[in-house]
Amino acid sequence: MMGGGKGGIVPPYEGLMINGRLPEDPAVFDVKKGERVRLRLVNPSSATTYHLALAGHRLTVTHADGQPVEPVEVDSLLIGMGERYDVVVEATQPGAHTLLARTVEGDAPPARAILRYQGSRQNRPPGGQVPEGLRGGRRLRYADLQSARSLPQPLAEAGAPDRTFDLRLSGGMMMSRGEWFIDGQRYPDADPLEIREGERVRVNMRNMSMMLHPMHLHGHFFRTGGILKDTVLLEPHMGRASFDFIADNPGRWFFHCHNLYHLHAGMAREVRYV
Ligand SMILES: [Cu+2]
Repeated sequence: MMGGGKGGIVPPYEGLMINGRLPEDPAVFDVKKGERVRLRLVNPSSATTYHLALAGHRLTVTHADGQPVEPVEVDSLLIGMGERYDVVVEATQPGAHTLLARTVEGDAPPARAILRYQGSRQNRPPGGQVPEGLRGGRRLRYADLQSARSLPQPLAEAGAPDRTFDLRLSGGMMMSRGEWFIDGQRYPDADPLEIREGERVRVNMRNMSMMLHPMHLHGHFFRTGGILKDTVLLEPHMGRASFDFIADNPGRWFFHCHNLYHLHAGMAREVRYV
């Protein structure tokens, strides 16, 4: 069975879940008016990037991939496979509200949970409630984020890299449905990205395909824009991303798309210290 119609084969799912619960029987998070509530968002899905918002509330982003950032208030955010965000919600709106996470690719019904205020007469949000933040407002962009700590030297400086990889991400086209490439190669028939200890390594990526790719590096945090992350989501249709990391953890490390069926179909490389 195929779905999505975005140039790739999207695996079919019975349903999308928050905390292991289907939308018909959602997780309920109880809060009290006046509390500040931290939602720790983790996307462990195999092949689903979510657009997420909470009805009646804004989200203050405080951490990206576990790294502290200057707080940014948004109405919604995208979270790719492997990404993590911590957000703080000010509980000032008694009642019951829908937390909704819509798939960006494919057409599975959204994942859903409920934020319920203690003592509220309203036990369930109105059926079919869609948070305002999924219809408009401010959606988090990486460019909005700045590290709350000074970045480790020498990543703090905008220094020139010792080594640069320019990588095109492609696949999922008519002739190659189900095949995914990094710079024309499919893992395991792919050259390792060879680096040396102590180097500042830059990776520039361009997405030639029609699907999202959350690209994840093992063993290192990298600098992208003003923050440290280990996973960066590339938008389809010529989306770009770049990151720098310091080669300070010798070994053989995996670098791959966190969409697990893209990974399985070749979208990976080894980063190898030589
Ligand atoms: Cu991918």
